[in-house]
Amino acid sequence: MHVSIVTLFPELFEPFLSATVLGRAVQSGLIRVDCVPLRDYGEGRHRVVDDRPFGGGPGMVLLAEPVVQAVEAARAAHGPGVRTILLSPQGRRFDQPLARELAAAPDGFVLLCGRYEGIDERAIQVLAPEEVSLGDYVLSGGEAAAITVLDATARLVPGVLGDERSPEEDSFSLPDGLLDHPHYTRPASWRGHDVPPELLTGNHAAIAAWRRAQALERTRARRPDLLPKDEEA
Ligand code: 4GT
Repeated sequence: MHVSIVTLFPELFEPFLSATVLGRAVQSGLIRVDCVPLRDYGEGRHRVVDDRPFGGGPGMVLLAEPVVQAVEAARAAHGPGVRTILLSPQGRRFDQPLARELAAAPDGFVLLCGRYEGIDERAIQVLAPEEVSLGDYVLSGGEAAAITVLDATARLVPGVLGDERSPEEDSFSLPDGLLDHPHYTRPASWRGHDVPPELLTGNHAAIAAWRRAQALERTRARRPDLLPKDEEA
């Protein structure tokens, strides 16, 4: 998986890319992450990347030219099928199916992070990116959203997680997209709370049946909208 991130704050990604699972995946070459500093494409000696909004109002707007140049430079390091994604509260909701799609995108993807009040609309028209939103809330920049997309996609790349089974058993990844079942570890009895006895039997079929029932019960209680049609009501 090859991801390029266009951002005013490339240093925000560095600790995330050097630590944990993602860091190891980058080191081992399973994923490639290029940060493209928007500042490098700024105007003049001061590398200006923003200006005040026409029509007035608070805050600043990212200039079209540096944004388009930075994204074009980012795209040039990918194949012709590269997908360009603008993180924006106005986009398609990010979910596990989209994470799977992006993780498997043959020419990778570019993540464009906005800042301030946003990006000059003409840059968005010219780049024609796919817009993707994490949910109905406002962030101060697209970077936190980009890190989320990066994490959710990278862990689906074969070999990134140690255990190949685990990504397919998480919430939204069970065959039918249910919430995950509860998990327990030692001790079997803790502060008067016991681990469900089904998990201590060593009977793999009984354990799988218990987990499946728990996943269904949780999904019914917390996210009935996710229930498969034949499990409704
Ligand atoms: C929310 C989301 C996002 C923002 C989201 C332009 C300047 C947008 C700041 C940016 N807020 N980005 N991707 N819900 N804010 O995904």
